[in-house]
Amino acid sequence: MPPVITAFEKSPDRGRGQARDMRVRWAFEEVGQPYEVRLVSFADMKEPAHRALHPFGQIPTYEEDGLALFESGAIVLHIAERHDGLLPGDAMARARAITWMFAALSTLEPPILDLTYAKIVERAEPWYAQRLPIVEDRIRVRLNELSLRLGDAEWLDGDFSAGDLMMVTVVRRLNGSGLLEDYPRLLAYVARGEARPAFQRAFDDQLAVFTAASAG
Ligand code: GTB
Repeated sequence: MPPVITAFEKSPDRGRGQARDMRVRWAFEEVGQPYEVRLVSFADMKEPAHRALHPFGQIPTYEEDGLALFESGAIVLHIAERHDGLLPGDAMARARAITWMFAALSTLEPPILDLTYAKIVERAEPWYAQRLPIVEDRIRVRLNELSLRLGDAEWLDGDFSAGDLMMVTVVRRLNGSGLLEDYPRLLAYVARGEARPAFQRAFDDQLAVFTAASAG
């Protein structure tokens, strides 16, 4: 039986590949591992059956042979460790690639999430216009640092790795925000990730879910 992941029955991002099943789908596609997707509604996610898999009532989850995982970072790392293609064989290079995964999730993603929440939840607050530039500036600090480190390299540390996969999925959350345009190297980095055939397959699959849900 192939691994089974969960994803939104109807993603609020309208199939733009911003929900966190996208990074898991992409990892599967990079390593050539077939997988199945169980679609869940917002209500399903809060039911005890789903919470048994995911204590926070979210997607994605991962199930295979009695193993149940949650947290997209843990799932991608599990896939990367079980298959060739996403982590270097050399132990030190492998540790550095995993470091980039953590950097994406714990240094880049939090300020980017702050911006998402500000725009969705705080827009009507009287202090929104004052807070927005503060939140955006925190992101710019990290984008600038990331861009400096990347320099003219194609990927963050040698060949494409799970570190790049995670970083691209995090940074591309800023697509359409106008923030990335000040960092041409990061724009090109995200575009390189999105141009990978494995990304395209994953993207098309999640878009097909949204398209079918919208038609139904
Ligand atoms: N840290 C966890 C992980 O990395 O797996 C976070 C999981 C998470 O936030 N899951 C979200 C979820 O299940 C979906 S991805 N939310 C439902 C809930 O909490 O009730 C987050 C997401 C949702 C929508 C968009 N979008 O519309 O652009 C982007 C990202």
